[in-house]
Amino acid sequence: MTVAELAADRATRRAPVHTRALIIGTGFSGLGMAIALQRQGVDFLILEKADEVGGTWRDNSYPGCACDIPSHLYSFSFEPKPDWKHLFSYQDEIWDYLKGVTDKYGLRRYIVFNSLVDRGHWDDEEYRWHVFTVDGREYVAQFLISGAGALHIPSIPDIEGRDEFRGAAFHSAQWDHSVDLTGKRVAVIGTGASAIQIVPEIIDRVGQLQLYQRTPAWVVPRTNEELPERLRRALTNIPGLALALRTAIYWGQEALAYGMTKRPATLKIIEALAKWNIRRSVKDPELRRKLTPRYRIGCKRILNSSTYYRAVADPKTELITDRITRITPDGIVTADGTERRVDVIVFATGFHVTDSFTYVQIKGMHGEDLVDRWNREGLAAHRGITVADVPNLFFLLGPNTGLGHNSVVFMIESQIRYVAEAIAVCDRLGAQALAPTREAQDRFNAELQHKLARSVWNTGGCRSWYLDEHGNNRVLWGGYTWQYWAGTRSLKLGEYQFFGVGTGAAADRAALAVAE
Ligand code: N01
Repeated sequence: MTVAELAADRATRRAPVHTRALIIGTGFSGLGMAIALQRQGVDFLILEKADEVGGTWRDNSYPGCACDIPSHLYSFSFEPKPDWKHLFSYQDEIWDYLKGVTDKYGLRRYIVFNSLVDRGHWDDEEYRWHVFTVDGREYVAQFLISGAGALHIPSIPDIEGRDEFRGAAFHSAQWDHSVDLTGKRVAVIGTGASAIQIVPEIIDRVGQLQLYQRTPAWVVPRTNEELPERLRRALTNIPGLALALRTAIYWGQEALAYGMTKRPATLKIIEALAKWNIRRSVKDPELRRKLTPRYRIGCKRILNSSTYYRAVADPKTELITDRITRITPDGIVTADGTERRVDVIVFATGFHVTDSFTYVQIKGMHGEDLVDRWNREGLAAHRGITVADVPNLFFLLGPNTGLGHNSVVFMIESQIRYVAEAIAVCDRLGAQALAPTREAQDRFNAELQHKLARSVWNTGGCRSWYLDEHGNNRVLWGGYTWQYWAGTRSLKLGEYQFFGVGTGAAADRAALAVAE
């Protein structure tokens, strides 16, 4: 029996399972964290809601699903894969990569599959987290690390009549592969990152495509031919070449941060490229007008495709910009009263992001409900990772650590290092727990929000899911990623409170370390 099987067995018998660190999720975050803890000799278990690893790269299997950041960068620095087939890898190859990493590091034995976390509370006396899955199993751990991310709870708009629709209807992240789209009238709702990959992929197959657009996206050209065999061999065999490519991609992406965070007006150059992308594929001036955004590029994620506009201009496609008012058993009704009959509806309508934290109940010190606090004060964490008065809880890709311009795997690796160090610091100081001080957390977030105030996300004239209901950006990092790396390179003891250090030498050591 593996560690995970033993744990599952024990939990099923309603006996709490004890471990030192409990990780939630097996995407890039959870797997990377597990590898770091393995290296550090910290016992851990991973709770995974599904029956396989992979996170977003397992869930999103829609046609054309690919990463819009080059894979030579969008992969673990410690597990390079020089022979990626494409620059912008498709979902199956990234998913295979994650499964390969899981097996290489023998992580499956620590993963309890089909375990959706429902709630967790911190016990002030025991200095332990008690975490419960929806099926009632209990896990007890000193450290709780969420690698759940914020893009995993599909958002399906609550349109009147949605449940009465007689045809197939599904979300882009829950693609129903049993539905054959050949010759069908297909409606795609939404024109974000997922939709612009789906539309060109299905256009040849469908009989008719209705594309419901609420806000047009900026889409820059990109080709993604298979990389030549010779280049892939060179990247594999020539020492340093793959690393040089990774570094070049990193700095190329990083350059975008200047415009996005400091001088949004400079992004106009990229707007020109995106407008050219529309012009070269769309001849109809009215259609061009509908497709051209009226906000600064970068305000929403900059998308890349050289085939999207061609598919929109295809005679089989109708771009519909009237608001959807109702779904009937056979079709979709828009505000102008038109009902269009449809066989299949694809909701490419994104995810619950700024409210994703409300799906798990977390109670910190003295039973304080973190969801209530965040609902009251807004989503915030110290360096996007730890939370004041909530000891030993760590978020990977937590508040304000998503990116609009570079690889999130880079952010995840910075965070993993930080969490591993936090655990090592507790051990070194003989402390049971740590949490950032309110002061440190508030200072960090005040500076961050100050920076974000002039970013393209706050000033670009769009309404995006980066902003909460008060218009505060709670999702993205507001600077260069190397600045985040520098800020998380080592845990600053003065920013933390330690708990359970006891008395005598250990307590003195902790007090001294913090004071220093
Ligand atoms: O979701 P989105 P996504 N009626 O939220 C529209 C990552 N990702 O799944 O813009 C009508 O971007 C909504 O309209 P509007 C990436 O981080 C990465 O496409 O809100 N329309 C929008 O057009 C990305 O940002 C890759 O006005 C409605 C669309 O649905 C994130 O996932 C690939 C509506 C939702 O777009 C999410 O992308 C794919 C309604 N009621 C995704 N509600 C990579 O390549 C929403 N919409 C790495």
